[in-house]
Amino acid sequence: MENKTLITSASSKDRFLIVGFGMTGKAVANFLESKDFSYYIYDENEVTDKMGPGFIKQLQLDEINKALDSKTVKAVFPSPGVSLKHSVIARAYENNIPMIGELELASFYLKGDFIAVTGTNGKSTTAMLINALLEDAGIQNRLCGNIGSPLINAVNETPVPFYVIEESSYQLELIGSVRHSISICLNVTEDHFDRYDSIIDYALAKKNIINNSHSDDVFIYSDDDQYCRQISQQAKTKNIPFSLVNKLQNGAFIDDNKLVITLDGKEFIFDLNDCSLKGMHNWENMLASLTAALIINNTNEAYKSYQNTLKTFVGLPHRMQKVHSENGVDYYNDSKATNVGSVVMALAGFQEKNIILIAGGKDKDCDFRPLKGIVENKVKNLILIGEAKERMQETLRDNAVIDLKDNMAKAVEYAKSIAKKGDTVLLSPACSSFDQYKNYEERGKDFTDCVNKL
Ligand code: UMA
Ligand code: ADP
Repeated sequence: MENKTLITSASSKDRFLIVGFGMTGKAVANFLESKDFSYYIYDENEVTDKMGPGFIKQLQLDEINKALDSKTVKAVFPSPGVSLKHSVIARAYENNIPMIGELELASFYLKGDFIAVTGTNGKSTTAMLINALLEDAGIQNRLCGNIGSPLINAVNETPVPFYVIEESSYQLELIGSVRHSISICLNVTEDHFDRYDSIIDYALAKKNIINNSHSDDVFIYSDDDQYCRQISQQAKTKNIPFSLVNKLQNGAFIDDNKLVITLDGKEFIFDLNDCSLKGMHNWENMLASLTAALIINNTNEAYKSYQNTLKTFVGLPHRMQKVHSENGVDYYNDSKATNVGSVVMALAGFQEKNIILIAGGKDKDCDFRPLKGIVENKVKNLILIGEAKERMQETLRDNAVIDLKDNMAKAVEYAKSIAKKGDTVLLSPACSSFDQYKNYEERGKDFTDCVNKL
C-alpha cells in the first residue's frame, strides 16, 4: 500500500510509532492527536511532556522490538536526527513496516507548491530570503523545515499557495513521494561524517530533492559545485544554474558588481551596492533566492519589490555577524559555520592576512585539509578550542601560528591581547557546538558576551 493511502485511510484503532521526541516528534504527535490516531514513542531519553489521549506509552528497546516483530505498528515516523542505521529503524525495515518522514506526512495534506532549499551551507539564509522576497511582494507563503519549524504543523493551519522549506540531508533521506515545484541545491561540501560514510553518500541524500520532480518543475543549482552539477544531470526538471565564476547564458551570475538573472531570454539585474547582505557566499544565496522568486512572479511590480527587499534583508545572526569594533579591530560571530566549507567561504571574503581565527568544537570526523591553503593566506593566528582542537592542530600545524585554549573566554581574551589595528577577530568554528554548548546560538552568544566584556 502507498504511504499516502496507508495514512489517509488509517483509523483510530491503528497504532503508530514516533522515533525521537524532539521538535519533529512532538509536531508529529500533535498531528496524530488531531486525527485521533494512537501512537507509541521511542526516545533514548525519558519523555516527561504532558501527552494527549492518543499517546499509548514510551517503549523501551525490548518492547519496541516486540511491537515491530508482531506488526502492532502500522508505520514508523523517524525524526531527522535519528540515523536510519539505528537498531529500531533497522528492525522496522526488517519487518517491512513503512517508514514515513515528517515532510512526506505533511505532503499528503498540503495543497500548495513546495519550494525546497538544500545544500551544506546557506540553506537558512536562502530560505529566509525567499520567504521575505515573496512576502514583501504580497505572495503568501510559509517558511518551515529544518530552520526550526516542522512542516507538519502547517497541516492544521490556514493553507498558503507556497511552502518555503529548508531541507536537511537527514530529512531528504526520507523524502518518499514529496514533489518540489522548485528545488535548490546551493553546494555540497563535507559535513555530518558522523552519519555518512563518504561525501558520495551525503550527496546522494541531497540528490533526493529532485526525486519526484517533473519536467515542469525547476532545479536551481550551483554550476560551480561538482556534486550540484551531477545532480542536475539526473534531474527531469528544467535546470537553472547559478555561478560566481562564469557568465551563464541561461542562468544567474555576477557581472560588474551586479546580480544578473536570465530567464527565458529576459534579464533581471540587481545592483550589489544596494544589497544589505554582504560576502561572496551571500551572492550565491541571493542568486538562488532571486531566481526562485522570479520564477514565481516576474512582473515589473514584483521585480521592484524584490529590489527593495534586498535593501532591507540583513540576514540572520551568528552568520558573519559583526558584533563589535574597538581600537580598529572588528569582531565577527560566525558560530553557524559548523563545517569546513562555510569557514573557507568566510575566510575567502577577507582580502588580507589579518584574521585571528577562533575555531574548533565538536569533532564530526570531517577532513580539515581543505582549510590549509586559505588559512595560510588569510589567518595570522589560529586559536583552537573544544573537542576537535588537537586534530585541527595536527592538520593545520604547518599553515598557521596555533594556540590551544580551554574555552571561549580564554580564546577571546588571548585574541584581544594580540590583535592590532586593522585585524579581524573571527569566530568561525568548522565544528558543531555540542561539546561545550546546547547549540550554535549559545556558542555565538558566549563569543559575543566575551567580546563585549573586554
Ligand atoms: N534521539 C534518540 N536517538 C537518536 C537521536 C535522537 O532518541 O539516535 C532523540 C533525542 O533524545 C531527542 C530527539 O530524538 O529527544 C531529537 O530529535 P532530532 O534530533 O531529530 O531533533 P528535532 O528536535 O526533531 O529537530 C529536527 C532537526 N534536528 C536534526 O536534524 C538533528 C532540527 O534541525 C530541525 O530544526 C527540526 O527537526 C525541525 O525540522 C537542527 C539541526 O541541527 C537545527 N539540523 C542539522 C543541521 O542543520 O546541520 C541537520
Ligand atoms: P545552513 O542553514 O545551511 O547551515 P546558514 O545560512 O545558516 O546555512 O549559514 C551557515 C554558515 O554558512 C554561516 O557560517 C554562513 O556564513 C555560511 N554560508 C552561508 N551561505 C553560504 C554559501 N552559499 N556557501 C558557503 N557558506 C555559506
